[in-house]
Amino acid sequence: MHTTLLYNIGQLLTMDHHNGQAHGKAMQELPVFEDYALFMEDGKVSKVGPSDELEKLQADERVDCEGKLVTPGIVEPHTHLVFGGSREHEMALKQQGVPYLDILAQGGGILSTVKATRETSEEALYEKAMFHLDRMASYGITTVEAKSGYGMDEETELKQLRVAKKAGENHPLDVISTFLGAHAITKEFKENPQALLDEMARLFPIIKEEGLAEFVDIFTEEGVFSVEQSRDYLQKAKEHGFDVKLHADEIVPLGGTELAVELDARSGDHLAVASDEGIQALAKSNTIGVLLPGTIFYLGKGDFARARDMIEAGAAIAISTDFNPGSSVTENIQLIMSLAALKMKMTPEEIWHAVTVNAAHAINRGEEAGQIKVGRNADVVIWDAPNYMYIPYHYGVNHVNTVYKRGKKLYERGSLHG
Ligand code: IZC
Ligand code: ZN
Repeated sequence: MHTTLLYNIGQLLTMDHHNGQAHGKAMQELPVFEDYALFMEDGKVSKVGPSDELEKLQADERVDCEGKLVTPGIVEPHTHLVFGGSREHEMALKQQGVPYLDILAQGGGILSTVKATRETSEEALYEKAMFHLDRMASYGITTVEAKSGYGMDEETELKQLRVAKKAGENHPLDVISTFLGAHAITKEFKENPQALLDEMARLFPIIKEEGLAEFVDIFTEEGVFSVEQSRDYLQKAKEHGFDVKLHADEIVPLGGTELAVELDARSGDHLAVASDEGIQALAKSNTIGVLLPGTIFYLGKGDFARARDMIEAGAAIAISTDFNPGSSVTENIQLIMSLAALKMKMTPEEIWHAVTVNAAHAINRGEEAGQIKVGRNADVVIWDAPNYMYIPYHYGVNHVNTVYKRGKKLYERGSLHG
């Protein structure tokens, strides 16, 4: 039996003050426990209480947190983790003002990553995914969603999903898989995109049977898949027992937010150009809005999602990096927390809900991740920060001191040698 005591915690966020996902005003209520301690036993949280009480306990490892902030491990609900190649050669095009969807229409963008992913071996994709998971862990992420979507053929989509599964089995981080076979229209299907959707839908039973994904996602966007095509495809996915997600209202407002609600999707992601009606519908629903401000920042176009309107209307909001090789090339969730504060005017209290409980619910892990609670996995981060407001405030750097995954030390800030 291995035990670890974290004591002398300056501020502890447990995030366990409500059951279920936090909607609207509930995202603003954030109990903070000062001078607290946390006891981890065999990978689980076993005691949480005032430091002067728990300090007396014997433990294999005793960690003086020196007044630092301690929070649950961060949950990352939207990444394109597994891909071949990279797209730095497209940066100049973006600087010249060529729109993201034009680069895609010319066979670049997602399609260039499709080509690279098809050409990369399963082993090489696995090594690359493990590298990115390590980096995510170093930023305080302990659970991560991973999408396929750079194959759009049976062989490559299944290859990506197998890589994500193996990475989740071998890496300490938990990986939750999403099938995004409907991510772009490859040149084989240019004349008949419906045939691509049919081909991808044919994989539903295979993916289900092999336990390769829990969610099905689609890119509902101008020049990609329409609202009608998305509805039909995701309804089929639901019939096969998948929960669904949508890349909705990212660039052109098509009504993807409304569709996410209509389908009772687990999440509608992006929502940057969601309509007033879409926001009202989202607020009344159980669908979580996963906002991805990194893409607006990185593409340098468009407005940031209207997080304030969404929260004030009563929606449950999560945030994420959207880590991918084209529109948001970063694993740094802390930078995204700063963008949420600076560009979407979310408060620090809302932001912590958005990266813990609500992010966990967006990937159906609300009962396992995103909270520090007796009996749960001890996924815990010690931050080099005096309080929770400090993380979005001091931007662009890594504030992590130590990450514990299931009670084991996974990452510790290195020391400079010199
Ligand atoms: O590779 O560009 N928006 N899909 C939809 C992406 C961005 C990922 C990419
Ligand atoms: Zn995405």
